[in-house]
Amino acid sequence: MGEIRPVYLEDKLKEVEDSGRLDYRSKALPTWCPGCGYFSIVEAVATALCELGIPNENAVMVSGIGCSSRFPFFINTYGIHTLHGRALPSALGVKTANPALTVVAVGGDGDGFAIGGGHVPHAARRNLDITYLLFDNGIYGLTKGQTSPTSAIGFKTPTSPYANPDRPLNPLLMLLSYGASWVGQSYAGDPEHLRSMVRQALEHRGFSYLHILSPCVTFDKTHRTYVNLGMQVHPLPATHDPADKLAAMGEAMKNEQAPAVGLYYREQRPTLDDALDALVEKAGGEKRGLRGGRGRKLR
Ligand SMILES: Cc1ncc(C[n+]2csc(CCOP(=O)(O)OP(=O)(O)O)c2C)c(N)n1
Ligand code: SF4
Ligand SMILES: [Mg+2]
Repeated sequence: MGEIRPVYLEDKLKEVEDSGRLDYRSKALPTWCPGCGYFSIVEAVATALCELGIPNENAVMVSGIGCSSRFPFFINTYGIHTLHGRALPSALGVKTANPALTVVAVGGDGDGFAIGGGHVPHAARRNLDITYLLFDNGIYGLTKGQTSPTSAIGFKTPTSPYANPDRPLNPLLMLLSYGASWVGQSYAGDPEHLRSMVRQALEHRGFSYLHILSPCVTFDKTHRTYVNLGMQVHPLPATHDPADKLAAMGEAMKNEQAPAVGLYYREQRPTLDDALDALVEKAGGEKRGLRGGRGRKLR
């Protein structure tokens, strides 16, 4: 067994300060319940933006409504807190107006797959060059615990005391069939894995969808808890090939029993920006603004 060393708070604080990632945290402290999985998502995004050297002013966080959608307040970049379910069309507008920006849409399972569910297939199939971080706690947290499209059958919540009768959606399988060019899954209880997956999602050119399993510690005491997820979550098989879409779909189907984290699928293909540029060129127009690309510094 290796030597156990003490960790001193001053050393840890210095390490965090020296890393530069605090520059990506806003002065507003998160208002989430203590223990909510969303805290680790803020840290993962701030760290990934810092590691990629994306200037604060070149990144935009776009959210809908929900506990998860408060996210833009806590990251030191531009941000828009839009309407319930409307993060993706708003993100599309931002990215299309200025393709050089790093645009990140964030929101919950209710925001993304209930009221906003109609927008997801189109952002994916058009390969809109943004990252979509879906915070899946399997519940409507903000409105105090209604079941959501990803709640398990039989789940009792404060507002569903007779248990949820509905089958949950399988978001990974949906995103793969919608044509997302990057599909991955991570867990808020594994900050290192989450940071790495957020970074990879940001680096991808095209629509990157990261499904993040995250406990709602206040309204879910029985299902998506740290104890349960800690036992269920496991890595994708080492032999999984992210270029193989059918294999990715097979792995996504197994998720209904036990969630596997990692990169399910990745492909490179032209983005919506490419299609719009080609269209403008064909019509004899001028090319749209800067094309710095995502994850790169603008000069
Ligand atoms: C048009 C509209 N309908 C309903 C609501 C009420 N509402 C606010 S957040 C929310 C669900 C949030 O759930 P989720 O997206 O999973 O986010 P979480 O709070 O769990 O992070 C609902 C139904 C609203 N704000 N606007
Ligand atoms: S209600 Fe649930 S999702 Fe919302 S902040 Fe609290 S723990 Fe997080
Ligand atoms: Mg939710």
